[in-house]
Amino acid sequence: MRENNIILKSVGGFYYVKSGEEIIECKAKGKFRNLSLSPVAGDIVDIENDGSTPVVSKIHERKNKFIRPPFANLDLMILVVSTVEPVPNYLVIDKMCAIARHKNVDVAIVVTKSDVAEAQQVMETYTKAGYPVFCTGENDEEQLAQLKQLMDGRLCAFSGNSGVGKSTLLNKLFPDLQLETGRISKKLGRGKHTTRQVEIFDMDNCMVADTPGFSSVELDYDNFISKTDLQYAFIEFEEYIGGCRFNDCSHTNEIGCAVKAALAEEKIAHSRYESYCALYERQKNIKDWEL
Ligand SMILES: Nc1nc2c(ncn2[C@@H]2O[C@H](COP(=O)(O)OP(=O)(O)O)[C@@H](O)[C@H]2O)c(=O)[nH]1
Ligand SMILES: [Mg+2]
Ligand SMILES: [Zn+2]
Repeated sequence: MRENNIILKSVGGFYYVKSGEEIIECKAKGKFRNLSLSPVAGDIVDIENDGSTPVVSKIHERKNKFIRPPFANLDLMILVVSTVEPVPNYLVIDKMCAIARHKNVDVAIVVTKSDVAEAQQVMETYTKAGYPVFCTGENDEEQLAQLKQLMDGRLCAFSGNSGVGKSTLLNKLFPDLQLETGRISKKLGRGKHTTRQVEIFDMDNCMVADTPGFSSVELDYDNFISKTDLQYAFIEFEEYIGGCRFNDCSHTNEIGCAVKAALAEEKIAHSRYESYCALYERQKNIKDWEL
């Protein structure tokens, strides 16, 4: 279990910090106020208790940081994909995998609704890429136990389009949650441009971040990956990159490309390669001054 103080959420200038078994309501020290350094959910912090209100006095170095939604120190991103309703959007999944890699976050894939349609193709695609893949539907107790083991002691976030079965999966993992399923969550009383806050739930030794809007994170702006870094964000490309004829091979149209050779030998899944090319094409056209 974590021994550090971790910010679970921030509301109206207060930070709720888990310290051992306690939750401490804190303010932030004045020095943070004008800096982009202000504390976010997931931050590991020091607390000072010099007056009536405890204050966050120091933010420990972050493993990573997301700006929209704002949180830090994510260990594991669990990408939830359903076989049907909706069918997998490979480009979105691969984009999230790339962002995770770039931000030093591990990825696990959970394929839901295997009781309704064949899950094999999507499972094979990501197993081949090297990700841990789990499958849920009927008789999935063993798979859920293994997933929970992977989550143990880490800060995790779930991502996936509406309807893929995130709430259903969370209820299966943590029955006490009793989340509502089968409904599209309404943005009650929220302005269109209000950023919802992240809240971290502490459950059975796992920290699970509720990260609104985390299913449609973009590669530009907050999560920019340059066209030359993109190849490293596709984890299964790595062993081939050095084998290309040209040092600066983009793996799109060059001769002597080891990545394309691996693709031809089916060592790399076609959908993964297509996502890489589509994202490369996009990143190529983003100029520095646009960022
Ligand atoms: N048959 C089947 N239906 C599922 C499964 N997982 C989720 N569902 C259904 O899919 C719908 C959307 O699930 P929900 O958990 O609300 O998705 P969310 O929007 O990602 O939170 C609900 O009607 C669920 O009952 C599954 O593994 N098998
Ligand atoms: Mg839901
Ligand atoms: Zn190449």
